[in-house]
Parts: sequence; structure tokens; C-alpha cells
Amino acid sequence: LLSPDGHLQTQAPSSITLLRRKPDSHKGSYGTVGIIGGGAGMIGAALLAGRAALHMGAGRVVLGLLDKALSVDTMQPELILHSAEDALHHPALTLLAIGPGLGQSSKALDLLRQSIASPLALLLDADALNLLASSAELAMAMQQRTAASILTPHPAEAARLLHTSTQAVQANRIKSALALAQRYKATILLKGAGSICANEQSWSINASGNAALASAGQGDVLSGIIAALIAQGLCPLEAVQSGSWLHGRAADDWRRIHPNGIGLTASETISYARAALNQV
Ligand code: NPW
Ligand code: AMP
Ligand code: MG
Repeated sequence: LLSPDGHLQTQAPSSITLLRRKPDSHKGSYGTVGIIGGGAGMIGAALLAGRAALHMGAGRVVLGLLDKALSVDTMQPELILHSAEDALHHPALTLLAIGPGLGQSSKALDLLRQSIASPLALLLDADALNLLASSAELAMAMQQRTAASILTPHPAEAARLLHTSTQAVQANRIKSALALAQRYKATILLKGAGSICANEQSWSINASGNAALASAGQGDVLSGIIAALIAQGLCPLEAVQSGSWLHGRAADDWRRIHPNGIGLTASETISYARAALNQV
């Protein structure tokens, strides 16, 4: 790791302005996000990611749910719902995001193995990271990938991926993010206050966001946001920088009217992030 460039991101990343709509565009112009997750008891995580991707401008969102209890999201009927296997092989996907509510069953492991072997850009979050951390074979497969890989761990997930402790990750967050980028040949978002965006060449610290985001499902929403930005053409580093900035900005805007920062739900964060995207 030869002292790569780094900076503090205090303003909206300029790549957000690349997301303007052309007058003659159509839904196919804005990509199709595939999201694999939503195992027993955790369908909500996949729904949050899918709803966030729609609100952040993805042309279409296909959810592949492990738990087949749901055939429509009545709160968000725009979402296309499939079994996880069918979604994985959907012909129109621009990228795959796997992990929100995935669980760690043998079926989840098999879906992750197939996703890593896919030629599509791939975002790994939540249980996909936990499964990756416990398989040397999958870690090696990450090195063989030809398309982009994006990992969005919180500190505990990062510690599992680096086979170290959460305290060690937090004691040197930039070094940990760079080590993850190298070990998994991926763009990294190491989450938590002051999220680190990194690839093997560079890093930045996101300055937006606040402790209102310390609530269930916020990471699942952020996965959907980043996936939508990639579907619309941002490169992985731009997408994690812009996505984490917009997610943080959503919480900062919400906190202006809720100054103690208590009670922001992940669902509510989605519409604030959409407003932030439309104001840049
Ligand atoms: P502690 O011990 O609480 O202090 P896990 P998960 C630590 C799904 N979800 N700094 C934290 O530490 C996800 O998508 C489903 C330091 C704890 O030990 C996953 O698939 C929802 N430590 C699955 O649940 C909504 C930090 O991480 C550990 C930290 C499991 O994901 C919720 C917890 O992490 C959820 O998203 C920080 N900034 N942040 C649904 N509605 O369906 C976290 N930790 O054990 O990986 O569990 O993140 O909840
Ligand atoms: P997850 O743990 O996967 O649900 O992700 C939590 C999300 O909320 C990540 O984007 C974190 O960066 C963000 N977050 C949690 N706590 C804070 C905090 N105290 N300050 C800023 N962002 C936070
Ligand atoms: Mg999470």
C-alpha cells in the first residue's frame, strides 16, 4: 500500500451531476438493478434496498427473495419480485446486489457463489460479506472476477473479512479499507461515522451523516442507493462516494427538523435521499 491519495468529502461529489435525465430517455436508459436477499424473517431488508433503488432513479428493480412468502410489495408495487434463482438469471440486469437479509444458509452460500461467478458488476453487503469472510474459496474467486466488485461492510463485517477485531478496524479505518480493497479486488465502503470510500489507488472520508442513521435497515437502504447509481452509469468509486454522501445528507436534512436525531427510520430516509439527489 503505497500512500494512495485521500481527501475529506465535505461537499456533494461532482459525479452526482452526471445523473441528469435526457429528454428522450426511457426506463431502459437507467439500468436494471437485481437484488438478492430477503431470507426468512428478513424480507424487509431486501424491500428496503429495492425501494431505495427505485427512489434513486433505477429504471427497473428486480428483487430475488429467498423467502417466497411474498409475491408483491403492496407498498411498492413497482418492484418486480422473483425467486432468488430466477432473479439471478434475469436477462436484463445491469448489476447484481446481494446480501440484504440474505442469511447464511447453504442456499444463500450457493447464490453468492453464482453471483461472484457472474460477469455483471456485483455489490456485496450484509450476509454476503459474512459468507465471504468464512470461505477462502470465495475470497479467491473474488480475485478472479473481471467485472467490478463493491463491498459495503460496517465495522463488524469488515473485521470478519479481515479476520481481525472490530476495535482493530476502528483504530485504523483508512488502512482497513485499503486492505479490503486489495484483498478482495474491490471498491470498498467502510461504513460508520465518517465512512471511508476506497479502492486500491485512493480513499476519501464522507463527511455527511449523523447518529440518526444508527438504526435498523439503514445499510440495506444504502446498498439500494449505491446499486441505483451504478445502474445509471456511475463507476463504483463515484457510486460509493455519491451514495454515502446522499444517504448522510438525507439524515442531516431530517435532523434539521428533528434536532435530537432520534427516531429516523430507514424507510423515511429513502425520500430524504431522493430529495437530496434532486437538489444537487
Ligand atoms: P454491537 O455489538 O451491537 O456494539 P451483524 P446486522 C456491530 C439484516 N437486517 N461500529 C454491532 O456491534 C442485514 O441485511 C435485516 C461498531 C454488532 O455486533 C443482514 O442480512 C433487517 N460496531 C442481517 O440482518 C433490518 C458496529 O455489528 C454487529 C457498527 C444481519 O446484519 C436490520 C451487528 O452486525 C438488518 O439490516 C459500527 N458503526 N455497526 C430487516 N428489517 O429485515 C455495526 N456494528 O451481526 O453483522 O448484524 O448488521 O444486523
Ligand atoms: P448497517 O449497519 O449496515 O445497517 O449500516 C448503517 C448505516 O448507517 C451506514 O451507512 C453507516 O455509515 C450509517 N451510520 C450508522 N451510525 C452512524 C453514525 N453514528 N454517524 C454516521 N453514520 C452512521
Ligand atoms: Mg447492514
